[in-house]
Amino acid sequence: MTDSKTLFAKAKTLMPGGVNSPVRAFKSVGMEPLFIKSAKGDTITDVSGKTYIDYVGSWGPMITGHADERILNAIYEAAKDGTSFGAPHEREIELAEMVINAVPSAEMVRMVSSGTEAVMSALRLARGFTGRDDIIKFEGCYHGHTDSMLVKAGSGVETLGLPDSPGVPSELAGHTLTATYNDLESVEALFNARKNKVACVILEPVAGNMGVFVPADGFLRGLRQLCDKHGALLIFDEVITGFRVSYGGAQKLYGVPPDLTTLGKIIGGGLPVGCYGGKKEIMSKIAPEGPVYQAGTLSGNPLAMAAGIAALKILREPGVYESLEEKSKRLTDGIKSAAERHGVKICQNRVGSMFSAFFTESKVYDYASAKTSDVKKFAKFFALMLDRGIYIAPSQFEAGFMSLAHNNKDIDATIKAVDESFSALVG
Ligand code: HOZ
Repeated sequence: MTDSKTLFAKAKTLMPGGVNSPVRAFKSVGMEPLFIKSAKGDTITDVSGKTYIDYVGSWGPMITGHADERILNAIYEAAKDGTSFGAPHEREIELAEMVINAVPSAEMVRMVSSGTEAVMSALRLARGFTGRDDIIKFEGCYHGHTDSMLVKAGSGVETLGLPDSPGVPSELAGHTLTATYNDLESVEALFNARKNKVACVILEPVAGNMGVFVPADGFLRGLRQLCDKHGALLIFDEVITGFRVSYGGAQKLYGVPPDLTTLGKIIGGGLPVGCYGGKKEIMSKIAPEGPVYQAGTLSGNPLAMAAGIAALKILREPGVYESLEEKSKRLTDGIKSAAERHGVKICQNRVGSMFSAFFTESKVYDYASAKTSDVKKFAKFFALMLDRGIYIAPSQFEAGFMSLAHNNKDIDATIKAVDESFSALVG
């Protein structure tokens, strides 16, 4: 039998850092990654046969749990009809309709293959529609690895301490302006400094790539008003929050409609899908209806559409979000009690089934407050949890996710592991 160490040694000779995406390399926690053999329900099993309760959930998509039979069957049935056509087919219409019916501001959508692609396309559309070049983003928000977004980004960029990536032309980066999350004045100041130049404001309506932080009362509505005042589009990047914090995403939860929305992760049911959508007036500028170009051979892939449709059918069943809320609260309440028992200072943020615990005494509501976290303590905690069979994201600056497959027994086992880990941390 092989093991993760052997596979990682080989992988490093074949792929940069031995991985196909940076954070999963476990570098920031000073460890080597687990190689996964299989995943089922709320667990994943590594190549050595050790099973873990999983709160990464493939970084968000696996809200129904791993290898859900209903999704597997949908993929299998679709595959029998062919795995890719590069031509229109009926399942694209079905998923598009489900998304449009669920997401309040989406009147029309375009399917792509990843969240990064969705964001890249939405930004091009915003620039094409407004005839302006500047973009306002927020420090610590991560929107995938498209050039314009690799400025003061969260997720792996922050985890690895690479605030601005080489390879992004400075002329392009110069069009990305960064504001402070939950600080409307910082946004207004940028609008005033670049009068009639800002095409759009893009943000994660609940930040999930710097750990989780929550929009303060009035923040999203204030952004809506500022965008309207200055003729810019408001883009919600709901790649994580879409179908996660409610069936209609964060815009439904907070009652603030953006002009454009990007989606990914959950709408692919675990297969690679991205999507962007918004008002017809804006979306009709996309080729072939309009002049803004965007295309993709695997866009609307039949297997991915089938998986997405199956996932959304599960999520629209009654009681789903209530159950996710209940289980997530049980977990975070348990973590809170354990922290109090052992005198470990943490700040927990949670919206529905996305959550994080920062090792800090401060409240965390933006990039600077998230950065007060003790990342060394987090790394120790991560190793202690892994040892106890609990798989959480290998970075202080990522979110945890609850799925429908988690049960109270596993949640209580997780709380016990947290309790023991906190005890070891302070002991
Ligand atoms: N950057 C993503 C998490 N926010 C994915 C990380 C990975 O798959 O390694």
